[in-house]
Amino acid sequence: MIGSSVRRVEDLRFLTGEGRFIDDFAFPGMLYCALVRSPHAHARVRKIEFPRDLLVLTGRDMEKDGVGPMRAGWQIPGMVEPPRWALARRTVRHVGEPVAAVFAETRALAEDAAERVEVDYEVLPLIHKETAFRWTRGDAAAVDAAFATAARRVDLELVNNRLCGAAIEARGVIATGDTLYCATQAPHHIRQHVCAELGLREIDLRVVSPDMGGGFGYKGKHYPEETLAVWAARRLRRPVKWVATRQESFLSDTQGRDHRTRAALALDDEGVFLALRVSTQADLGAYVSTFGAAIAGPIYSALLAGLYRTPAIHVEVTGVFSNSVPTDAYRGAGRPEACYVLERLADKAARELGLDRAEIRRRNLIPKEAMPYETPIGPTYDCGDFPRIFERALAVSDYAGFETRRKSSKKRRGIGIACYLESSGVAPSRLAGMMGARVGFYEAATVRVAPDASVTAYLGTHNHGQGHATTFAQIVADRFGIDFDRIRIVEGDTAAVPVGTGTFGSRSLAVGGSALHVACQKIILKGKKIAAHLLEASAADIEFSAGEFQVGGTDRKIGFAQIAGAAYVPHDYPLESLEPGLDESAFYDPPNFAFSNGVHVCEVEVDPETGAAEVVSYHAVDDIGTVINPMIVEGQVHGGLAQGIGQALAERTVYDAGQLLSGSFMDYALPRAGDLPGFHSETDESQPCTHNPLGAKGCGEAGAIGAPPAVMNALLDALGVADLEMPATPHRLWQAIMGK
Ligand code: MCN
Repeated sequence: MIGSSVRRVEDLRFLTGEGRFIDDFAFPGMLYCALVRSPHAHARVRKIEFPRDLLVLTGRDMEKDGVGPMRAGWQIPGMVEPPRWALARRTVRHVGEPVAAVFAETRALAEDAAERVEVDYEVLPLIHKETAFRWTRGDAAAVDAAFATAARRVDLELVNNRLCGAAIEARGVIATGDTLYCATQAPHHIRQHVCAELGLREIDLRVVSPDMGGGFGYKGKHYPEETLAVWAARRLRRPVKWVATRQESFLSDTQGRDHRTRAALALDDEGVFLALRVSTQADLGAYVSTFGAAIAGPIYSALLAGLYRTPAIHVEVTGVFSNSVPTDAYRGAGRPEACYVLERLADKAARELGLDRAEIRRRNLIPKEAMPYETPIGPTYDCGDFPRIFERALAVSDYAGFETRRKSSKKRRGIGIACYLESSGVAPSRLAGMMGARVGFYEAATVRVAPDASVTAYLGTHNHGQGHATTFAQIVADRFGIDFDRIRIVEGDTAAVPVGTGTFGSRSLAVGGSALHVACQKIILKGKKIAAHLLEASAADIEFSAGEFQVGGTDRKIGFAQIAGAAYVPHDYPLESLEPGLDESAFYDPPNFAFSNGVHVCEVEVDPETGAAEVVSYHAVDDIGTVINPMIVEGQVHGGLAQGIGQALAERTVYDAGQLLSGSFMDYALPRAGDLPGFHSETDESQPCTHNPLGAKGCGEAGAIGAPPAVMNALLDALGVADLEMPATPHRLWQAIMGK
């Protein structure tokens, strides 16, 4: 089962219209909610007026009910956290901020009614890059000393473009008095936030996150509509439903990236990296969102060693406010930003030193023998054979044969390499706590074997496209040696899974899967005790494999199904020493991140007449440790690559004086299937993660991390220019060709 490409069990339901998404839910007496959102980037709310026949609630009503502020899930020391309310109270800080909620019998009536609400605003000057926090890591003095004596120095300034999530299904919520149905990646975190703001106990609120059409990080965060819906449902004593329109999604979903970075690399004459200095301004938007500060500070900065042996690194991140939607996790979350800095620098250094771009990387890769490797910036990598992955990527992409392909191309052809590192399996709770987290990052799993030996596993993670129903069932089938179709996976309901953390940071397998593994081991341990009784042997002598409990060295054995039966019909059972039932839970808190890594090689062609770029080939070699399901992993890598290529070539959120210019898919360009090549994706399993029981590292974000620099380095090579900004649209490329 482990390592086999089992077809996804969830797909039949989705492909035959049997999925249940938020908008498929309805309750008797349900009211629809439409939100009046601020048209201003920064303003004081002076007065809200509406006709008496409308049912409208405002921030003032929430204030009267004592509803508390929305707090970030991460507090960097000294961080400024402007109060944020589910409905604005006195001021609004970004276009799209909810100001009033209007309720009616249908969605259309609610939307029409919202048009009749008059808000008197006093427009305020825009916030200009006010500092929220400063975060530094590394040894500044060591970096200064290395720069003072280094033979060579390379400087780079770049922008990491702001992106939005754009899942197929928009965000939505339905609240009854005691249940919040919510399209979220992290139902337990949402319960915690909503209860804290409304003064409820966690036992008072159930959060259900049903089938979900994509999340990409931004649906794992806490949003105003969640608190608002529960509060309104309790106050109005009617279920309340709100589902975002696509335009509302652009105006209110958290966005990603938005870094401005200056970086300098000190090298010797041979191209060996001596020191790295990075200074980044990260735009947090109008408020500090749930993990907004963590991604911009600790998560991004921790990865600036990448796959390289740079002895001294110093990074300074300034998180700043602006009048825009808050930024937070978006596939990759901090890791693509770090990788982009390093890989653009490596290419620039090669060019300036007259070295081949593969050669400069080869000279700096951390060798396998150096593992475990303690970086000068914090993390310790437990394992990895970076040179092996690197050479494999060059081989499968025929890097050596590129110049021939370039010569025979009628367009401008270029090749780009990106080496990436990912801190997947987020995160050791202790480490996260030291860096300001307000929550733990364990995962919880319960395994319930039914009397007929069918199995249900309950996890705190959430499946919204990653194939958990399949891969987690593979783990259980493998552990118990039972048929795959006797297993069901349950996620996304706090009534079924009382505690949990959620799906983000490519953590579900490495952390949730490990909790599942431990729970399965507990079942096997108990099964051994039951078997020992039935076989009249000592539990220590019982061995379990391929679904059978056997007395070691004999042919006396008993099957998993009989053990399950005996556990629930305990007629012949050691009741004096063992409880009946076969039902175990486990919590797993990882001791370290799982450091996925890989090398990607991309080839592009640019039409010199139009500036249109085409990705003609893309080779990805990824080390994600032990692979549970190769087909699902390949799909995950493809999806990430599509998003990374989208960032490099097309996507950009644009604000002008606080107004969102990219507020629809006519302005915000997503890549389409025709823009993507057939990907070559392979994994290398020679370096299983050393500290989790599955040996697994995450794969959900890999593609989105490696692709932007691989594509941009290929474009820079194709055009022979020193600088180019993402997204490299035809217009920008054409300007670069024309030397403008
Ligand atoms: N897997 C495996 N072997 C490995 C690693 C993973 O078989 N060594 C499998 C896992 O069992 C799981 C899938 O691959 O079925 C992804 O696992 P993992 O890397 O643990 O990532 P998560 O399940 O935690 O998913 C989160 C990750 C993130 S952070 C974003 S953002 C993202 C992504 O996954 N958003 C997605 N992939 C997405 N895919 C879809 N379709 N939709 C999204 O919103």
